[in-house]
Amino acid sequence: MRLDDISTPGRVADPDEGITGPELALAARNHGMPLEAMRYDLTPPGLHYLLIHYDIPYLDGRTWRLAVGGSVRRPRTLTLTALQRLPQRTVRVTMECAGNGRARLSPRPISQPWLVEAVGTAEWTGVPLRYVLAPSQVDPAAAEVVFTGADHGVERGVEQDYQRSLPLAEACDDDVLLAYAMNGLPLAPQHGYPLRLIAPGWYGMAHVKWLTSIDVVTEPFTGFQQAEAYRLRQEAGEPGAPVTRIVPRALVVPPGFPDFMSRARIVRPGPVPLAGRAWSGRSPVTAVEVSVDGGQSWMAAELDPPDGHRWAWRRWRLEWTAEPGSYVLTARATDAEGSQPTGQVWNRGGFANNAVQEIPVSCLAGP
Ligand SMILES: Nc1nc2c(c(=O)[nH]1)N[C@H]1C(S)=C(S)[C@@H](COP(=O)(O)O)O[C@H]1N2
Ligand SMILES: [Mo]
Repeated sequence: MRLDDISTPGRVADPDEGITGPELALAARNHGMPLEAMRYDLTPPGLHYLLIHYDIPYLDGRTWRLAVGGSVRRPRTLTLTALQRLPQRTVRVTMECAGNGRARLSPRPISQPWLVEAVGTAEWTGVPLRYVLAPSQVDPAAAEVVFTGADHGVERGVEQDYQRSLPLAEACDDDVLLAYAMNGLPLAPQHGYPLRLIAPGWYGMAHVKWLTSIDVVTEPFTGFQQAEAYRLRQEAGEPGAPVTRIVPRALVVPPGFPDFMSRARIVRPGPVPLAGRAWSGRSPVTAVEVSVDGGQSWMAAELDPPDGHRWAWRRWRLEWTAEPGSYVLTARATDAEGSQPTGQVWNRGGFANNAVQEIPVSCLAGP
């Protein structure tokens, strides 16, 4: 038997195919952030979304080591204590999975079936990567830095360690961290203990967890997660453009109260405070607009100042006076490059789908 006999190929769901068993299994392991948690600037413990391709590796910070090598003059091995003695920096980052919005696409690419909740905000503490690279003396011909995690699996028949690269110039940004703490505590196992990469502004797949080695390379990295998985494609065989930075998105804290099964929202007539968060990894969000008629007319929301946290979501608010009836609530964010689309922009992997959220709301008088 070969690995590709047991490893599931990528595919797109048939027109009326519901969520499959393997998608349910993935969704039960990799949970989203309940949208009401957008009320907090920092996502409370356990509510940050999770995405783990294979298994959470079992690592002991006392015996764990980080290898720094590849095209460097001085390859080195560092302990966690040695990394913690280097200059420390804390950055507040909104992280979002590139697959966020995938399950809303039609046809649905079969993979982790995110609706819109694959997001969270944390304060990450660690050492800027450049302080770890500099003493190793990077080859002047270096192009990228490859990050390898301790987790191992098989994906579409390709057995691999989870690996991703960043261009060297991006990797040397002061805000790119080798992080050992999340919200002031050692990383939890599911978030990458003992050390993970934080690449602010990039979709989640770039933030490699459970780091074991960092390798400087002189040619663009062609590993599976770089050249195969995270590409924007219409057809299976084409090379596709790489998935990189987070495109803008605004989400609404669900107003009123929900119906248990449908999660449809119910509000009372009168003033309904609407609020939510907006972010973009390309350039700062410049505006948020809200619609209660499914995007036919838009109202400008009030956007909180950036507060020095370039990489974190920003709160927006708008007071809506609701009258009895049915509504479709939506919000859209704009950055320097444009606004969220109303309809889907489809690709085979289901990446970067930032089509505006649609929340059915019923305004009903009290019992
Ligand atoms: N080693 C390793 N790093 C990884 C992953 C993984 O499966 N293995 N998943 C990536 C993806 S796709 C995302 S979206 C983020 C999720 O980070 P979180 O689980 O801490 O929210 O981790 C990234 N880093
Ligand atoms: Mo992801």
